[in-house]
Amino acid sequence: MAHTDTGAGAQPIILYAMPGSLYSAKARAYLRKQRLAVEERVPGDPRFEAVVQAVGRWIIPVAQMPDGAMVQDSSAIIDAVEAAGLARLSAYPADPVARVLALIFELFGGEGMVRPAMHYRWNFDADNLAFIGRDFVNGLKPGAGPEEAEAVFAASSGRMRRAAEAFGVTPQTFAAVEASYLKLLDLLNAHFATRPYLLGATPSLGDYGLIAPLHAHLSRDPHPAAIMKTRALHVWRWVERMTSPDIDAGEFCGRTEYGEPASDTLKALLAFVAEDYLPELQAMTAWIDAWLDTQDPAVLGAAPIRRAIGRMTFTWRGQDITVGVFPYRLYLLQRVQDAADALSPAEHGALSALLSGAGLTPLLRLRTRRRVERRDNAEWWAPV
Ligand SMILES: N[C@@H](CCC(=O)N[C@@H](CS)C(=O)NCC(=O)O)C(=O)O
Repeated sequence: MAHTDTGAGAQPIILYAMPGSLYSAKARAYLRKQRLAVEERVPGDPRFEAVVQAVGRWIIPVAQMPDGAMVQDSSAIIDAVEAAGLARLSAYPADPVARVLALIFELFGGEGMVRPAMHYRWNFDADNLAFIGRDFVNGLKPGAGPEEAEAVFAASSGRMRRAAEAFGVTPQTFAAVEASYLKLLDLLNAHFATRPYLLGATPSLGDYGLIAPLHAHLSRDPHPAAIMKTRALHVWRWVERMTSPDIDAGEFCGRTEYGEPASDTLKALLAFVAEDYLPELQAMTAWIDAWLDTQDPAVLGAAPIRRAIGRMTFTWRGQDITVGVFPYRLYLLQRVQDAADALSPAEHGALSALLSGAGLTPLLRLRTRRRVERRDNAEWWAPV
């Protein structure tokens, strides 16, 4: 087993990431908490070209591990560090029920919160654009002159505005996205007033999932940053805490015990996940099953899964919304279900009580006829 050595001469983990990138924040927060030697590089660094070759596509975050292995995917980066024995503070709670909760919030944070993240970044140009524009260029083409910078930002922001639309952020949904986010922000604020991290004294996968949208977009872009600072001080403090290598919880005066992870404020967050995200997961698993029926199984298994395999329409907060279908979400959902399936009967009973109280029981039943697996830094359909 490798050991943690952050001293001089230690081979750093090289993290290819950008300050403004959603999934970069998840990997970065985790790596910082491990107090590992990390060297962050932007994708505009000429050394990123070899990474794109190795990974097979342009995507961040990518971690180049001390042994040279390239790991793409924020979740896979966390797992690679844990598997190498380099974790100082494991992202996986020791308590098996808490572990399932952590995985639920990993899924919800990284995938269920992309609508507010994209809306508050791309639909408030007067406040955001100067900041995001230079921030993107610093990552994509550091040192670019004004003309080149404009072209680089035009291309990348065009892609991202289209991505926002693929997540269902359209003028018809703006009001619902805002109402949903403000409600969530209030629930998170109430929760983080009582404890430093989602499940108590230390961060877990749940925190790392949530920091993805709540760092680069919702706390850092000027417009949503002002909303968070004026409305949700405790969430703002949690974001600061999540970007620090320390526990950074002075206001909790050294307390380490927070009782059951299932406090009332956490139950309210679970109920929010049920209200806000469960309908999309239900529609997604049904859509994928119907789609799998129309595909040749042998062909499906022969190549990595495309990021989005189609578009589906479902009812979200009382209105029809059309979004891409992303099998990666199924992969994260399977992680929740696998952890739940591994529980003892007593533990399962405790989890079921929590989930049914929140209206979230169906989450454990939403399965498709073919699973998604990850290998070679990509998603694949599991063999039939
Ligand atoms: N599941 C991946 C998603 C990574 C991802 O989507 N990264 C974005 C930036 S935050 C990206 O590189 N997109 C490529 C592009 O838009 O061309 C992870 O968790 O690392």
